[in-house]
Amino acid sequence: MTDRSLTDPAKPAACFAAHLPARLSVQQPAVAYAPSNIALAKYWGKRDAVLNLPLNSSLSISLADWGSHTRIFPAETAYDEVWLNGVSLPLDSAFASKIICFVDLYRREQTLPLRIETDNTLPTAAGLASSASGFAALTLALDAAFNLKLPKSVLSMLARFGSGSATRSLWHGFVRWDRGEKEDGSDSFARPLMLDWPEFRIAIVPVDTGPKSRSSRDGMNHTVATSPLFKIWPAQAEADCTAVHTALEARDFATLGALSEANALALHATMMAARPALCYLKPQSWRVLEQLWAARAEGHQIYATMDAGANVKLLFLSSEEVFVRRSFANVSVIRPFEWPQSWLGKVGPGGQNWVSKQVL
Ligand code: 2P0
Repeated sequence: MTDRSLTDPAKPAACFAAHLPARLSVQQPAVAYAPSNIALAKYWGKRDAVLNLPLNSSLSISLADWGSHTRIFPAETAYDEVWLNGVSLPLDSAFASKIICFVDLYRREQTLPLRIETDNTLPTAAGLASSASGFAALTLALDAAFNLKLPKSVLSMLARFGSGSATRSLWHGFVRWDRGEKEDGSDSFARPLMLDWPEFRIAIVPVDTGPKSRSSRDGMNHTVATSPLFKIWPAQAEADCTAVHTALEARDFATLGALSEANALALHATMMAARPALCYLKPQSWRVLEQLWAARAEGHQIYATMDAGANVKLLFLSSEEVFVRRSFANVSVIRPFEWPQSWLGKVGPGGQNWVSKQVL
C-alpha cells in the first residue's frame, strides 16, 4: 500500500473544503494544548491510505500534562517558520514538511505564511512519539487562529490527516475512535467517553529512547502488505475495542488489563510475522514483561501495553503505584485524570474534561 495521504490532493482537499470558508485569514495569534495518548485497543492498518482511514476502531487513554503546546502567529516574512522546542527547523526537514503539508490542506491556494511553534512536554527519556499530541494541538491552534469554531468531532476528523492517533488526542480521559463506514471518512472521528476513573494509572518503562528504526506509518503499511497473520487482525481488533469499552464501563480492571495486554501482543505478533519481520520490541522489553508477569503471578494487578517502539507501558490502579515505582527502573507514572487546571482550561460537565484552545 502506498502512502499518499498528504500528497494526493484531491480527496483530502474535498474533505477540508467541506468544513472551511473559501478564504481564510489569521484572525488572531493562537495557542493550544493537546495531550499524548496510549491506545488500550490499538489502531493498526488503513482501509484508505489517502484519507488515512483505519481498518478498526481504537480506544485510548490520554496522558494529562504529557503532550504538545502549539502557538501560531502570522509570519513576519513571506515564508513559513516552524519551531520545535525552541529551535527553528529547516523547512525541508521531515518534521517541518509534515506540518506544512498539513497546514496547506487548510490554506489551499492561499498565501498565508505562518510561524508555528511547538513545545513538547513529553520527557524525551520516556521515548514517546509526539505526533498524536502534535497534530491534535496544531489542529486546535489552527481552528483558533483562523477563527473557524469547528465542532470537536470535525477537528478530530481533520487531525486524522496529520496522524491517525491524533484523532484521539483532542480530549482528556478515555477516548474512542470509531473506524466509520463511509467511503469519504466523514464518520471516522473520535469521541470522549464519559468515564472518570481517578485511580487509573499508566506508567512508562523506558527501554529505548532513541529514534525509531522504522516509523509507525511505514511499519503499519509493511505489516498490512506482507504479514499473513494480519488477515485476522481487523476483526479481532474490532472485537477487542468493543470488549475494552465494555470492561471500562463496568470498571472491571482485571478484564480491561488482560484485554489490553492481549491486544498489544497480538499487534506485535502481526508485525513479527511480516516479511521481512518487523520487531519493535528489544530484549529489555521482554525482560520487563517477564518481571511484570512474575509480579502478576504474585497477585499484583498490573498489565502491559506496547506500541510501535520498544518501551513498555504499565496499566494499574493507584493501589499498585508504590509497588510499581519501587519495582521498575526509571519508571514514570502518569495520573491521567490529574493535570494543571491553570493552563488546561475548563472541565466540562459530567466530569468530562475538555482540552482548551486558548487565544492569546
Ligand atoms: C495506536 N499506533 O493505536 C497505534 C498502536 C502505534 C501502535 O497509531 O499513519 O502515527 O500517522 O495514521 O497514528 C501510530 O500510528 O499512524 C499508532 P498514521 P500513527 O496508537
